[in-house]
Amino acid sequence: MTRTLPSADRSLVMGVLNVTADSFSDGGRFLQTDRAIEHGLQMHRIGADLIDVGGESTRPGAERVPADVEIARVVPVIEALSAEGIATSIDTMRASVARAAIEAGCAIINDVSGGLADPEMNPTAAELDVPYILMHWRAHSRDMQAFARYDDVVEDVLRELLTRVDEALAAGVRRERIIIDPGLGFAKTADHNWALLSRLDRFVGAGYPVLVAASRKSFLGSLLSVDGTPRPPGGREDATTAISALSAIGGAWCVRAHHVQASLDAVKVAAAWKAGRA
Ligand code: PMM
Repeated sequence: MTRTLPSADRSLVMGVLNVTADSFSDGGRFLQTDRAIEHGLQMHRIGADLIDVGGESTRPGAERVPADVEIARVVPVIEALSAEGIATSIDTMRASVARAAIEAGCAIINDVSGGLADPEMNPTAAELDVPYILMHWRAHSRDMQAFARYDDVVEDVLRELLTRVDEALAAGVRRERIIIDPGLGFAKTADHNWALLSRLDRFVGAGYPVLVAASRKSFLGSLLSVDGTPRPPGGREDATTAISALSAIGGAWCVRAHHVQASLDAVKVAAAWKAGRA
C-alpha cells in the first residue's frame, strides 16, 4: 500500500465511489458492499489512479449520517480494494472515519470541509501522516448555499483555502502532504464555479497539488439546460470530460470523475497536447 501521492506523467484520475443512499448522481447504486467493491475494481481496471470512497453524501441539502454508519459503509470496501493493491482516498469530514479508513489500508484523506467540520481532523491527519486533501468549504450541506456570497470569489476562496492550509500546518501536517481543492458547488453558484475554473492558475500557482471535482455537478446541468430544464446528471458526462481536459491543461494534479474512462482519455489528450509543444 502506498502512503505517498501517486504520480504519472499526466493529471491523475480519481474514480468516485459513493457508498451512500442519497448522492446526487449515483445515490443507492453502490450502498451494498459487494456492489461497491465491484465498481471500485472496475474503475481500477479501466485505469483510475485512485478510488475515492465516501459513506456520507455531501449533495446540497443532505442530512448527516452517524459516524458508525459511515465507517460500516466504507471500511469493508477499502479493505477489499487495498487487498488488491488499489490506492484509495477516504471522502469524510470525520477524524474517526478517516482513522478507521487509513487503518483499513486507505492512502489519502479527502476532507471536503478542509479540516473545519471536525476539530480532530487536522491533528489526526498530522498523526497519520498521509496525503491530505483540503477542500474549500463554508458550511454543512443542509444549508451551504446560503453561504454562497463573495466579494471576489477567486481571491476569497483562495484566501480561505490557504487559511485551512495554515491551520493544518500548525497542527503538524507536513507541507508535502497537502493537496488543495476549490470545492466546486460547495457554497457556490454556477457563476462562482465558472469563475474558479477560469482562474485555476491562481490555485495551481499557490504551490500545492490541485484537485478539480466537477463531475456531473449541477452547474453543468444548468449550462446544458433546454427551455429552463437542467440536463439531468446522466447527461453531463461530455461536459465533465471537457472540464477534465481543460483542468489537465491548466495544471490540475488530479480530476475526480464518475466516468473514469472518459476523464482518463481527456487527461491523456491534454498530456499529449502539452508534450507536443515541447
Ligand atoms: N465533491 C463531492 C464529494 N467529494 N471531494 C472533493 N475533494 N471535492 C469535491 O468537489 C467533492 C468531493 C460531491 O460529489 P459526489 O456526490 O458526486 O461525490
